[in-house]
Amino acid sequence: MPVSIEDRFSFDLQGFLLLRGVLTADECDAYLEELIRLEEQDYEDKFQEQFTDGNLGLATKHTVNDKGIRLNGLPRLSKVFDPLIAHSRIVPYLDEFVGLPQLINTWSISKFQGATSGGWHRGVPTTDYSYRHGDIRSRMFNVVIFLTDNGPDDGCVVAIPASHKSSFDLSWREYPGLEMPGAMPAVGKAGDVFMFSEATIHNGLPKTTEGRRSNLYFNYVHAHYNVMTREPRNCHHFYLPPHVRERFDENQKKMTEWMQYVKWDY
Ligand SMILES: O=C(O)CCC(=O)C(=O)O
Repeated sequence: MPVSIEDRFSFDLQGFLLLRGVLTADECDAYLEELIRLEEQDYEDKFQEQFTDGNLGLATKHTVNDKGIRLNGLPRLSKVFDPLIAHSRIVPYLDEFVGLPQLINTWSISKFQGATSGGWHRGVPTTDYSYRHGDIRSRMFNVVIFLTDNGPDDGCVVAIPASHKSSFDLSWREYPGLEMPGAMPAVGKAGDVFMFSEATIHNGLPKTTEGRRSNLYFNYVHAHYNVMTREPRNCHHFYLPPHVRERFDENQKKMTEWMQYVKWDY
C-alpha cells in the first residue's frame, strides 16, 4: 500500500511516525522469546582482538543505562528476526522516506526497572534530511519495533518533533529527559513501530516500572551512504556474511544487497 499524503505530511513535519499494530501479540511473543534466549548467552567477540589501541567498538552484548541489555547484529545471532528485515508494512515507508534503503545495523535494547536515561543524540546531521522535487530523503532512518508496551515510565524512546530540521542546537547535556524543550515520549503498545529520521534528536527515558521493555532497532541508510567507513569499529555488527544471507528471501536479499560489495573477514 502506498504511503498516504497524511503520513508524508506528518513525517516531514515531525521527523517521525508511529505505526500501530504492525506485529500481532503472537509475533511479539515469539520475537521476545528468542531475544531472551540470546540475552542469556555470552559472545566471544573475537573480532575485537584486532583492535589494539583500547577502542574495541561495541561488543555483541553489553550493558546500557545501568539496568539494560543491548545486543548488536541480530541477523548474525538468529534467523528468527529475518521477517523484520523487509517487512511488508514497513518497506513502503523505507522506499518513500529513504529512497534506496539498505539495512545496516540492527540491535535490541531491553530495559529493566531502575534503568537510567540515555543521552540526547542524532545519527546524522540535519543536512542528511531533505525534501526536494517532491521526494523526502532521510539518509539514515531508524525503525523501532516494540515487542512490549512502551509506556511513558517504561523507558520509552523520546524525540524532539521537527528537530530533523532544527537550525541550532542546545547544549543537550543540560536537559535530562523530559526537561528538554519539546521532548515527546514515543509511547505505544507491543506490536507498534516508531520510525524516525536519524537527523531527529532522540533519547531513551528512565524505566521506573516493573518488568521488561524490549525493543528491536532496524537501522537503514540510503544505498550511497558508506557505513563501513562511518564506523570501522562496528563493521562486524553491520556485515552479514554470505552464509547468513543465503537463507534470506528475495526481498531480504535486496534490502541487504550492499553486502555483495563489502568484505569483512570476521
Ligand atoms: O530505547 C532507548 O532507550 C533509546 C534508544 C536510542 O536512542 C538508540 O538506540 O539510538
